[in-house]
Amino acid sequence: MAKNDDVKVLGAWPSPFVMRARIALNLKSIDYEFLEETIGSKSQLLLQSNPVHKKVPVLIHGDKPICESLIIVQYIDEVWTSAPSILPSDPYDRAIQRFWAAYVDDKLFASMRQIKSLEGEEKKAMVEQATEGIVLLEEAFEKCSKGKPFFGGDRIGYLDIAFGSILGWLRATEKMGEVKLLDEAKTPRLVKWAGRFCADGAVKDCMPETDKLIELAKVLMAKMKGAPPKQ
Ligand SMILES: N[C@@H](CCC(=O)N[C@@H](CS)C(=O)NCC(=O)O)C(=O)O
Repeated sequence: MAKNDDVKVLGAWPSPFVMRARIALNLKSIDYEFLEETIGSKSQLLLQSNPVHKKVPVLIHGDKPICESLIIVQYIDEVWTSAPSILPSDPYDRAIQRFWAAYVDDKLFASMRQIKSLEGEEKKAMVEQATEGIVLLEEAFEKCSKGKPFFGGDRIGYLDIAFGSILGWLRATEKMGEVKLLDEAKTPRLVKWAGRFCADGAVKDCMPETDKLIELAKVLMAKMKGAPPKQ
């Protein structure tokens, strides 16, 4: 591990957003302390460090908190420059990867996370929406990777982290909803890319097991059903 000053990640094991910070630190070989938040409550340190959104991840570098997963990945890339860069060096390539990373959060993840609580026609429509979104990413993969194994080329880069971090929940959604989102017929390149991403040394120890995510999802869904309606 590289020598560095004090680095902490406030996080939670099931969070795809937290994974992004952890993968970026792993890629840069930066040692860090992982401070696990308890699901359903927020520590004083989290409230102090991210008073605006009160969400994980927060990267604490020395005494400076940095919030929002994609901003954290960019910060890590800019601070620890001795390891290969996470974002592409070309400004246009960087812009394209940022565009698709925002798409993953705003469109794809947003529709995917609804699937497990829907049924019938609503579920079918949402699965179609998510699948179409993934097909667009298959096309983006072809352009960004230029025939190499990752969106970032020979190694994991910014868009690999942004999209790859939701693979745990994607698999949990597929299994719970008995649906196929990453499909060999429609998105063959991404199916192979997902295998490579999850097997990478920077990823495999922080990618949650599908069955553990399903267990958690069931508990959270049961809690939501029993919860009194929001005022
Ligand atoms: N846009 C944020 C999203 C972070 C986020 O939604 N974190 C969730 C965990 S997956 C959280 O802290 N939720 C607690 C809450 O909403 O109160 C990012 O990219 O960091």
